[in-house]
Amino acid sequence: METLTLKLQGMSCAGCARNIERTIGSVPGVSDCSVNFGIEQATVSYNPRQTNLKTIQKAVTAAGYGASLLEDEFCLLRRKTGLPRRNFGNYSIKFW
Ligand SMILES: [Cu+2]
Repeated sequence: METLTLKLQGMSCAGCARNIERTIGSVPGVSDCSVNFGIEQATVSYNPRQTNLKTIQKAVTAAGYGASLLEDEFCLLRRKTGLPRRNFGNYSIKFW
């Protein structure tokens, strides 16, 4: 079982969060999903032999929202600011 954290886009209320939670939760191979509306993140536990990030992202997109791997945003921001990774440890929660 693997866990990934997604940064979500397009949520406007707590109902959206529940919607995404249900959407991701219904993807075959996903065993658990919890969406945090406040920080716009989804934590997904899944079986990598049954599904993958692309499939999960597609499901979110089909539901009318956006999802990107949080790790990607870290890399992007790091490239933009040139800061080494360790300096981001405490920022992540405030930014996202
Ligand atoms: Cu909503």
